[in-house]
Amino acid sequence: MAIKNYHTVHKGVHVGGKTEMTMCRLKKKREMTMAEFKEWIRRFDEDKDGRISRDELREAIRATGAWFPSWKTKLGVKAADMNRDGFIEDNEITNLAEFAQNHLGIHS
Ligand SMILES: [Ca+2]
Ligand SMILES: [Ca+2]
Repeated sequence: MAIKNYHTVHKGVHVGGKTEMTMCRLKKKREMTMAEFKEWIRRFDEDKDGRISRDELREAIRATGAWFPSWKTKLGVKAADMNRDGFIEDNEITNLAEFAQNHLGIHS
């Protein structure tokens, strides 16, 4: 019998009872809500200070592969970091998500 390819499925994690896929295996058109984006980006908050540093964002991007080119990282941080402290705070994640939506085709 045929064995199904689970290479995307096993990357899925359960969040609030529903399966949320990680971005890294999604090669086709992505559909990610704002809430999912926030949830996802927070996983890369390594020092758990509630803010996403440029390094943490870079790690997030590295994890996803090609969907978020590195030059857009810089642009994204610049666009989202309203108070110019170099970190993406909770309220600024919305800006980052909006940036991602406008520039990267992520749908809310
Ligand atoms: Ca952090
Ligand atoms: Ca900031």
